[in-house]
Amino acid sequence: MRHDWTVKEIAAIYTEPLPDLIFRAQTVHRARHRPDQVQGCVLLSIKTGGCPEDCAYCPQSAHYKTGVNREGLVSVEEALTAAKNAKAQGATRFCMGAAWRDIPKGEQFDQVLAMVRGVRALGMEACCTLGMLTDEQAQALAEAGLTAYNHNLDTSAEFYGEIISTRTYQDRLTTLDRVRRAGVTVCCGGIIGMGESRTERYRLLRELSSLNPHPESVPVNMLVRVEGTPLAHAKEEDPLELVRMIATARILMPASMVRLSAGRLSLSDEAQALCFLAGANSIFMGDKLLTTPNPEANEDRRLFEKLGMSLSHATV
Ligand code: SAM
Ligand code: DTB
Ligand code: SF4
Repeated sequence: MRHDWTVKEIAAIYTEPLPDLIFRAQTVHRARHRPDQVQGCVLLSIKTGGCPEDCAYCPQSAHYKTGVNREGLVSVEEALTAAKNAKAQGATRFCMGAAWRDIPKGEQFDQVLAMVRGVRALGMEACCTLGMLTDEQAQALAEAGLTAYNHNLDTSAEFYGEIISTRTYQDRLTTLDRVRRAGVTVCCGGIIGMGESRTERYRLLRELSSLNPHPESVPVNMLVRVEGTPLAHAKEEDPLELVRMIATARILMPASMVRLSAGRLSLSDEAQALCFLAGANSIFMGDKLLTTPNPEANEDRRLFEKLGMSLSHATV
């Protein structure tokens, strides 16, 4: 396991002829993962919209008019009903996202802890993405049994300022460190298609692969362009760039779960197949991500059948 990949090395991998890149990624992938199985995860937005941050990609930022309705924290019961449905669909991981800058103290946090305990009691992995947190909150989440905390670096440190002005890259790294020290696994990745150059992507990959240990989970998102956000009219990303990004992440971080995350709705079956060949071994299932649409369950069943692939079984 290497944590010292250089931008030059990463660039050389990312730009290899596609057949060589895929072969290399497959070789790394097969040494540690089943090539015919992907983990199904389901997302639930437990607190929606009105976020004080100004992330240029995000439909939930209060800075933009996107038509996302603000909703307060859902009840524990509502969250657990969604988790049970997710389990029945074959998901083994349930991810709860809140449009918070940081986790509020008090009753709302206690409610989230109850959700985490409830999801774990169903025998599923529980993941939360709730913004910044304190050491005490990280510890409480760990004690509730939280499997993973999602907190993305999103892009390179250099490009970050073009996308978000209300917090720093260092804030992100500090949160990741708190999660790690509390003993919760780290889910950390990024987004392509925000107008960044390939070099910015190499730098993001260097940042992710320099974390020691590597994030156990690396979501690779393709920007979902939402009307009202500053990136609504960003240039459409070439799916082959997503394939290269996934393959490179797989090669740099061999043991991690690489998650083909937002953006699947704009990918053909063939493009998704290439993502799996490149080493992606997880998807979000269900017709909604947090606020934007995602392929329907029967679409994914049809895809897996065509590809001769299946969902992996519970590991917890
Ligand atoms: N507020 C918390 C935070 O920012 O860490 C958690 C929720 S936030 C919505 C989780 C992640 O979703 C972001 O870090 C970003 O990577 C991803 N995301 C948000 N909007 C997106 C979009 N339009 N397209 C792709 N990914 C998006
Ligand atoms: C991640 O990297 N992607 C997921 C999950 N982590 C929380 C979220 C994608 C959100 C896409 C925009 C939306 O649906 O609001
Ligand atoms: Fe808020 Fe997270 Fe969206 Fe940024 S990405 S605006 S922090 S919900």
